[in-house]
Amino acid sequence: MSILHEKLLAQASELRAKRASLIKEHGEDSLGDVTVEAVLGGMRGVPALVCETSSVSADEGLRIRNIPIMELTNITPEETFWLLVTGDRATQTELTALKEAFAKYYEVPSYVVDTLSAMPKDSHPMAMLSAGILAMERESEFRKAYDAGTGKDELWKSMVNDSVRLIASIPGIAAALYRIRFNKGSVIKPLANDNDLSNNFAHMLGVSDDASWKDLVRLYLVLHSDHEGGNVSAMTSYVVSSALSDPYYSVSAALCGLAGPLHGLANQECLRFIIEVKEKFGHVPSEDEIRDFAWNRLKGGQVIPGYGHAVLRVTDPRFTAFHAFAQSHGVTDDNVTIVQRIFNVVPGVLQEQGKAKNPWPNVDAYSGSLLYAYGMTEFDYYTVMFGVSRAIGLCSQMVVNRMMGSPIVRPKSLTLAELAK
Ligand code: NMX
Ligand code: MLT
Repeated sequence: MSILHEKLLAQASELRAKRASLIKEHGEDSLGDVTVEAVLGGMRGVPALVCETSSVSADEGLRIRNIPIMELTNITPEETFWLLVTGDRATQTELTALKEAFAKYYEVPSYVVDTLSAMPKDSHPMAMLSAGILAMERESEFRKAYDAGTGKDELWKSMVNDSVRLIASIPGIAAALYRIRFNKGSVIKPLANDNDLSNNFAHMLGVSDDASWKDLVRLYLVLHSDHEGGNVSAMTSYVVSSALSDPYYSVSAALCGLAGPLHGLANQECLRFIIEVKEKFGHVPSEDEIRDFAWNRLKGGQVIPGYGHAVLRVTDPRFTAFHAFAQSHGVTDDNVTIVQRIFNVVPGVLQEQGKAKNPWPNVDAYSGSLLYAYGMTEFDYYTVMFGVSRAIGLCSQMVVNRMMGSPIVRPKSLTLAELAK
């Protein structure tokens, strides 16, 4: 049993007991009415899920285990995973053990590279990432444990093993597909003398050897890791995993949701917006030019990518964290200037239009301009970076839910006629 299993062992029975006692003592209590508007409006605001790993409030944004994300901008992805899944900051011994466990899986199995190489050259990078994870399903210890008759209360243990392997493998899959899809040359092997996850990811991408690029990859993986349980990707993995499908199935499915332009693909769309506005005017556009461009887009029925949010009603702290990175690392190119000008203009435009409940930027409004500045210019790859990070939170949520003994998800649907009645 690993040091992580030992740490989680006591928590599993506690979580199951808490769940059972809440059902026993408060099972009939109401959390509020479910309105017709909520049923027809994407279940917005309906408190229908439990998520222990993180929370998101309208006025502050993301907290991981109740710590504001702005206080976590210096940690590593390994520390993030430990905090998400256990609720505690990792000790040095725990971190060393986790890094050793991850390092065994940095090198991608050759059959995954073959799968990615066999995909048509115009496949979207997110389809490749999801397919790469799905190809690895044969490695699932969770499925093997289930097939061997392991009881439901014990399955979380093999889910921990799958999660460690999946989180450690996804950077290599993402890096391999970057190199294959964008003709960057051969797939790069992990570092021989460094078992740090984000250093290895930065290295295997082969974009830059710059220390600040490595720091950006680290920050990127921390900031996108989790955003409570109700977003499309987290909820997808929650639903799939509730059928006792293993983490490879659940994460692969979640990545398909992340690939939508209203969710994770917005980071790609933001860079496209920046490039389009620059090309249209032939120079770094002024705020007035951006305002006109934004209005034309809205009049054409398109959204402004990177703005608005289903929960947030302030600027996303993850946007602020990327802005702080740009300032402290002296990233001041044209795209970053345009991001700033969009920020000066678009909230006013959205307020004037009066539709979006939140006119402020989310994480996707900044992230792509930084990747671009360090030489990763293929913006249809950006959501893959998001996916590598989000796998950390998806797996953490799945492990905690399995420890808790969460049942299969099965809400009730109504026809419109039933609703009208
Ligand atoms: N640009 C234009 N219109 C918008 C925007 C925006 N950025 N945000 C919301 N609206 C519209 C929205 O389409 C809806 O219009 P309609 O009534 O015609 O359907 C109206 O405002 C009300 O929507 P809200 O209740 O404010 O937003 P909702 O909770 O439904 O959706 C998003 C949230 C994030 C999907 C929405 O704000 C959006 O489409 N933003 C742009 C895409 C984006 O940045 N997505 C990334 C989210 C973060 N992530 O990484 O996943
Ligand atoms: C996320 O990080 O998942 C996004 O901000 C979307 C959300 O929370 O709904």
